[in-house]
Amino acid sequence: MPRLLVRRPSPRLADGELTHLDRVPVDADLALAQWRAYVDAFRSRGWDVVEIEPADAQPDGVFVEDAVVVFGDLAVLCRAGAGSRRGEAETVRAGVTASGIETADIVEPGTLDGGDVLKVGRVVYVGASARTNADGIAQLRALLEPRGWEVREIPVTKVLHLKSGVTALPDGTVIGYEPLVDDPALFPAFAGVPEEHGTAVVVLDEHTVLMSSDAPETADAHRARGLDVVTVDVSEFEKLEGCVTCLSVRVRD
Ligand code: CIR
Repeated sequence: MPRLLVRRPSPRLADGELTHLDRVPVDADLALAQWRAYVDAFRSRGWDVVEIEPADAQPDGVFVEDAVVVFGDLAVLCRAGAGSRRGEAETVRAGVTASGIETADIVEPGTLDGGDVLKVGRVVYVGASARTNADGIAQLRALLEPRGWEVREIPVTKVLHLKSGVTALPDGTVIGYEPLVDDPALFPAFAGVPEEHGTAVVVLDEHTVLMSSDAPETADAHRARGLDVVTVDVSEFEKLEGCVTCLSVRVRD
């Protein structure tokens, strides 16, 4: 069964970084309940969910996807683009090494947020965003190309991270809400979705995706393609520019 790393939300979640959204009240108790339901969606399918050490002093620590990206048996520990988030990677490292995976680090002056990395087959799309810089992308390329991955840089100016704008369905089709995608033509197979919160899916298996409950038309479109759709309410995380992908990292297939 796949293994997933998660970290419970900090009571300080409401103080997390914001770039494109205005700050609105966040209900920390509701966030915790939503996070538990999210985790249960995986556990109830038999996934091995590993909780990494809480980082309650770090408001954005729940968004573990940004701290590490896994490529087979290599985990790349990121160097966050936001200074406030630099402390998150060390505790994530402990969770990754406990899974017996080799690690490599993105180092200064490089920055890389895992939310900017989208894998589709052996192609790795990396967002050149406000969080991920050219040096971080070059370091990632140097790590991955000898291992048989192809790294393609994608401009990201309209949303926080590449994966705030696009993710991929099980068949490799890249989906996104077009007003927030810089250039859909950069993806060989692209399909638009009708709602902003419909852009993020986590692939549970080749027939099933997990997505936000705040995109019902998109869920129907996925069902019309023959997919099973599991929805979770992640409203409190969406207020902080988070989504279903950001709340976990798959470390083993
Ligand atoms: C941040 O700005 O860093 C957090 N408030 C949200 C991070 C969301 N992560 C992601 O899209 N991968």
